[in-house]
Amino acid sequence: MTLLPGRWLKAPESFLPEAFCRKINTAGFNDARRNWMQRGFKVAAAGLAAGAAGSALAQAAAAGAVSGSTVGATAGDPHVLEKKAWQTMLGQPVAARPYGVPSSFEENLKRRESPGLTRVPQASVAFTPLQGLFGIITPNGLHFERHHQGWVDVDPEQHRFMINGLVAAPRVFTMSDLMRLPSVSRIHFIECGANTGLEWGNVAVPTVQYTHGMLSCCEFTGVLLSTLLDMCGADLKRGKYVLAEGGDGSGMTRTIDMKVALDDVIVAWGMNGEMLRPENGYPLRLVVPGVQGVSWVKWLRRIEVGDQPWASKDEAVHYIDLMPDGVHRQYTSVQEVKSVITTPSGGQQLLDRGFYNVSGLAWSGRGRIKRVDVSFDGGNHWRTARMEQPVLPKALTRFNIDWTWDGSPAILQSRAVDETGHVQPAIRQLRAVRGTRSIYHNNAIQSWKIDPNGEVSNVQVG
Ligand SMILES: Nc1nc2c(c(=O)[nH]1)N[C@H]1C(S)=C(S)[C@@H](COP(=O)(O)O)O[C@H]1N2
Ligand SMILES: [Mo]
Repeated sequence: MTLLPGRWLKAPESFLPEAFCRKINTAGFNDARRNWMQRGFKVAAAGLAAGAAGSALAQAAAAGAVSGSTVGATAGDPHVLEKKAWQTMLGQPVAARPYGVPSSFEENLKRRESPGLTRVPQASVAFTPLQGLFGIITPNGLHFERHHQGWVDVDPEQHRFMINGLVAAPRVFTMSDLMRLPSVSRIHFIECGANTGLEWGNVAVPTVQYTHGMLSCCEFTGVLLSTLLDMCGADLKRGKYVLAEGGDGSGMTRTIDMKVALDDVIVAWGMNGEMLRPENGYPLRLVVPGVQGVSWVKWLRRIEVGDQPWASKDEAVHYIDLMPDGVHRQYTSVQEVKSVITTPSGGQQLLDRGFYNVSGLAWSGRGRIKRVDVSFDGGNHWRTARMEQPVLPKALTRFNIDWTWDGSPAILQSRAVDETGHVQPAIRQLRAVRGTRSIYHNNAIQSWKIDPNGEVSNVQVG
């Protein structure tokens, strides 16, 4: 096993290691939460005595680290003994917040832009803070954002959605027309094709928010595109493709194969139980399960049925894969099997040796996740992680695995396998086929190095 030293982007507006580490250590994982982690998991060194029986968790508990702890709360702890201000006062009135917001102690959990990645703030990306989320659902306010020309707040009363092209009866729908049709609600991930893109060039992006944060997973509600195509009498003999067009100023248009369009594509207005947020396409967006984010056209205004791919600017100039021999691959749309450990991850620090619940996410654009293996020694040995329910097709799957850190250097990796048998590749396997000049579709195994002082950083293991 060789360690490839990660290098930082040199441009002044790009990632600055100290600044980022400091910022992320406080911002990505705030001090209150770190203390809470410390109290929860700190293990008395004595508890690590060799030969202790039972699981890692049982051993940690026997050492007094998990229950009946003498570590977090010590005798005379004022937080136990003293009455708190909030126990002695009248709380806030019920209607103080007609629309709820997170606790003031959680203000560091937020979307972040990557300095230097994009030239103008409108054509930019804000990444989801994966390091601070639990389970598989992304809260609406933390869904990643990727706009080619900024977001718009479209008046739903004025919004119109057209289906035309090779159809018997072209139609224009209002939002009211759409919302009285039979609807479905399904949980799916969305991942930008450029997610993890900087790693192609061996750029050690500091945190999981920036390496993998163009990834979110929500319950979407809407009408199946197949229902609408049926209503309009789509010509399925000649109509092999559909074109989806967005209503913002970016002229976003994407070709989608008719097989995909008729399968599970949703014309959606709902996201996690409420209307879409403006940033995510309010009032209407396309949900194209398993396919890269760019095809999930926002502020959706038109679907055209046609007999050939359109080769629009967003599929002829952008979102193409440059192969080592100079060939550009077009229409590489499926997001292949991938996973990442989110806790612990880059920019965090393990505060003491002892028991940790190592947690992460796995997903595949081809269906369900079948298995996730985790290595703690850079890929020499693997253990199978627990997959939490639900395990849904084309959705994030949460995995967890017990780990007792003995204080020595470690390299954590996760490797997912999907139900079609696809296995997540090592970065060197991917580079052997795809070279290093790609931007899109990097689904390589992610490695996090743990230093003896507990600091976690991004490394590439070749
Ligand atoms: N109309 C329109 N649709 C769009 C875009 C856009 O800029 N305009 N960006 C695309 C890209 S590249 C991605 S990755 C996803 C991002 O969706 P999100 O902002 O809801 O995360 O939307 C896609 N749909
Ligand atoms: Mo994207």
